[in-house]
Amino acid sequence: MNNIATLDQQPLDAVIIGAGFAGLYQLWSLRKLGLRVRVVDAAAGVGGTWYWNSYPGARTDSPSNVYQYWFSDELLEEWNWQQRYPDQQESERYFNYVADRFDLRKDISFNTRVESATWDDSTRRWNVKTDTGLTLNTQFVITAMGPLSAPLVPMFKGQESFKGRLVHTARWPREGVDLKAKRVGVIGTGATGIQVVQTIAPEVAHLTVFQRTANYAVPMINPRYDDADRAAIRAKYPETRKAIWTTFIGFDIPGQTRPFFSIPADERREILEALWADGTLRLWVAGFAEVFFDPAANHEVSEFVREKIRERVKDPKVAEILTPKDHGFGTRRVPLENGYFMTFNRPNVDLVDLRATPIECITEKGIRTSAGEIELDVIILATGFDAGTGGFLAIDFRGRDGVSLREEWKKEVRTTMGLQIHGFPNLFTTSAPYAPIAAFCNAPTCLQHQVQWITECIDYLHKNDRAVIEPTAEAEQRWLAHHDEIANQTLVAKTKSWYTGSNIEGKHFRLLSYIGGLPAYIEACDKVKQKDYEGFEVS
Ligand code: N01
Repeated sequence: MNNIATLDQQPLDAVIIGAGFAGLYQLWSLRKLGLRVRVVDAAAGVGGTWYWNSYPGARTDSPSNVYQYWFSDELLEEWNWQQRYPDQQESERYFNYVADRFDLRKDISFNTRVESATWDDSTRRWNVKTDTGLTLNTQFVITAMGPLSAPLVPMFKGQESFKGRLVHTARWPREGVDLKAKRVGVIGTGATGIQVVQTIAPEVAHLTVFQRTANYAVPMINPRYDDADRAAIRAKYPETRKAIWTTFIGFDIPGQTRPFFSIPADERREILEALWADGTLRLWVAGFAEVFFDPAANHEVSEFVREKIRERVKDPKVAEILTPKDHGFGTRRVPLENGYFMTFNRPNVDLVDLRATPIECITEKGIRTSAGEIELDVIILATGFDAGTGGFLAIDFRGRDGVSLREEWKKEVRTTMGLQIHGFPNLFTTSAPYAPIAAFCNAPTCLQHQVQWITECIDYLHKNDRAVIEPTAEAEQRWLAHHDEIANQTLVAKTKSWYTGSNIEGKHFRLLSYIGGLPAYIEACDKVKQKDYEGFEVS
């Protein structure tokens, strides 16, 4: 239990918002510096994404050997991954183990949502207010809300009139939802929708999948591990630990080194087949870099994957609806799938093509499209998130001179390397826009890098008897220009998706994640640090 009376008004060194991957590691790291830290999280437990997203079929698309913390050899030795791709329950167990193992809970206020954080120019400290009445005064605020924490819930006309059960995947009730023998509708076919659909189809009476944009997906092979597997994986940890920082996207697998069109067509096909058969995201994250910027290379790989989709769906009309044609492979997030396309061969599954028959509204009984009403007992919204910015906009951040982050970001979303924001001194931001996180980096790798950078920065301030750090407007502009220059060479930045903010009405169309690769990002961050925080005002 948090004792509000004792916490209230006690000066802290740092408040961390979020007790997921970044938040827990940030707490551990700042404690090592001897700082007084409090983590605040709206959830009742640790895990962030892996607390909230307990929908059926939720699991990582990153293999467990690179989806973990590297700060403790003991932890690496003790924790036994059960499978290559841990499901939500296993991931959540991992975070609970970490929280207990390092005695983190005593510094976490659960069931507490941060409502505002206000910088006080006179004291050069932040005042943080929460919905429980807990208020905190702190030198630093560190956001660790994750890039995908603000779900898109109220979306459809008439949604509140539905008499059945309506749930968003990212707010899945902890006690579960009984889907047995029910008529279920799933709206959305992103990484989440795909996992839900392939998982619940055998259990429900009837499943209707409402698809607006067809999605590519690559088959997952998810072996369960025994002790011998774990020993072999552990033996490679020293190598893995080094490799993750050197690959474009923070996995331990390097990409193809030969230029796509320097390879004869037959051999290219063989390579694509091998990447496909790997049962991982290798085809996307460690395939050919040209997929991201060369339309001809992208076309060939897209055709290859389209062929694979068509092969697995019996009804050619359904296969055509499921085959993406309006964007190239890899320009939106590519999910792994486990029988997703074959699910549409089942007699109890229907696909509704929302491009042909859009949703008009949700009714008392179900969903009405332009082709008529479909009666349902349960509607599952797998409709995604306000990515990158949503978590920030949910909090009223006020920086120097009372400036509002919400207002500033209405004009333009700006950050410096996704780590700080001009006008908001001593606010550090993990998983903010314009870092590689979410889209082009295995999140745990990048988050751990950001936490380390922030920790070293705070340590630097203390050691140099400085209290405040803030990026200059010029440095922020330079980073944005650099971000845009790289982004605009890619096909990704021209494609509609949450990567570019196009899933939110009125959001600026701009690639949210840095796409220069993790090594380039780390180099840029290191350079700033080595030059005594060049581009930042330190006082
Ligand atoms: O969300 P999404 P997500 N009417 O935005 C549709 C991570 N993740 O939750 O494409 C009808 O990708 C929307 O249609 P369209 C991962 O990074 C990781 O699936 O906009 N449809 C789309 O089909 C992922 O990328 C893991 O046309 C509407 C879907 O809803 C990110 O989370 C697992 C609509 C939303 O797809 C987000 O994935 C799951 C409307 N009004 C998620 N609005 C793993 O690691 C939206 N849609 C395994």
